[in-house]
Amino acid sequence: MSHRGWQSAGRAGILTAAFALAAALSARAGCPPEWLPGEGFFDVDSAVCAMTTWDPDGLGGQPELLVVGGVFTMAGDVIANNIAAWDGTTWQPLGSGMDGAVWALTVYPGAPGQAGELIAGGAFTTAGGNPANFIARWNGATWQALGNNGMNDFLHALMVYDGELIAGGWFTAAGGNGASYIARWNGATWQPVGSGMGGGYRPYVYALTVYPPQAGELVAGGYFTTAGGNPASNIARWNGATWQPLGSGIGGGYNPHVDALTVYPPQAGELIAGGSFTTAGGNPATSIARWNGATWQPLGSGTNIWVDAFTVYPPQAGELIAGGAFTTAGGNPAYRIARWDGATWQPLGSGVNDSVYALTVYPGAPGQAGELIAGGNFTTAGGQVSASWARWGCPYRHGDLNCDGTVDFGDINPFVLALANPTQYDVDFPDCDFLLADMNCDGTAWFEDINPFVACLSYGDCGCP
Ligand SMILES: [Ca+2]
Ligand SMILES: [Ca+2]
Ligand SMILES: [Ca+2]
Repeated sequence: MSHRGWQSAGRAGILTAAFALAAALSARAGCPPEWLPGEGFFDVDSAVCAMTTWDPDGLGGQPELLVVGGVFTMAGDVIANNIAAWDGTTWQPLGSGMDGAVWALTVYPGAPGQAGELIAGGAFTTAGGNPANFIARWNGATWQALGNNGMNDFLHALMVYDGELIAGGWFTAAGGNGASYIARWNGATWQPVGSGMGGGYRPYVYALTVYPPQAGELVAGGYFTTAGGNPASNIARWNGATWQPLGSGIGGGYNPHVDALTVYPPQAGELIAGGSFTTAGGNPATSIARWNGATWQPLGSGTNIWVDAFTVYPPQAGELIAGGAFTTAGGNPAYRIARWDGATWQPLGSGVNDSVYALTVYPGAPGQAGELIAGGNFTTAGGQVSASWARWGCPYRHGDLNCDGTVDFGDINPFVLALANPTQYDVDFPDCDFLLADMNCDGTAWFEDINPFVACLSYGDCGCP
């Protein structure tokens, strides 16, 4: 039978037969993620220390950008001083960048549907060539200082809490007013957060989160022994009026400190603290611990060296991802990055070859659950060259309609479903995308894609014309 003959005679039959099978489809596959190689001008020439996603035009048509900060001068083939943005394909600078390291990034929201401002903090004193002490904001065109020219020392943590921008670091003044290692910005002026932190040799705030996630308290971690004048060991919570400890806090080991905070599971989970420590609430917990609102617990046997970054991947219902300098997690090999499924630690492939400082999720190609992005001072990921940042996710494979990583007969039913009923396809394959059926790459999934799909199945010819 000729191609044309198959197409006209077989279309109805295939659709009918496959519909019956597609209706019976119950289990959905998910792709096995892997370290994705870079393409084109991909690498960053030195350490990435902070990342965030930022949409420069809100609901407008421009894509969300991955913004990276650190200690670098080039991103891909673009000159970018310590800060740069990736649009999924190419790098762009943000003005002339900073004269020192960028260690923290967040977005200060605008009106609903409007773009927020990108906020950067770190060890710089100019941004875009203008004076900006340790913190600056980018409106898409220019860098500006915040208030009376920022802080008097390094800044290492940023987040938005209760509509205000919260900054943590080594500073003791913000906007010219006293603020001990933590301060808040209401859009116009800097204010302290109670009497802040203190104690020990050169205290600092290194990480921030909100717990519980909805309408919770501000939680600050770092290196300190008091918060609001009361004893608090390296972690404390602010209820809007006073600082409180979290049990007996984080300790043990040499100069214990907290470097990273998050909540897992994201919507209703426990507070997770990572850093360099061996006890939490007085109980053994190595480099990572969880707080349920009353007591501290370990996460398995933790990691053998410090943890510096967290995210959740896939977003919302995924696993907890931890990054740092460790080489084991839960006692098993896991090189600088590992995932916790709620019960056990697992590696992410063969990991990366040096420290991870930042983790986030970027939307990535259509058909993906987004990509997990790791930043740090490594030069390889999964054994392949990937300097300072790396992507972990599902390769975009035309024809892989069940997103299990290969194109085979298991993709026939979902292919037909994608053509005939994309809405139901999205229900059955929520982490996938019906446009994986657009085999001829004309932007739509329709009958003209049947022959190329058969060619893909039969001969492995899955590229576009
Ligand atoms: Ca947009
Ligand atoms: Ca497949
Ligand atoms: Ca098509």
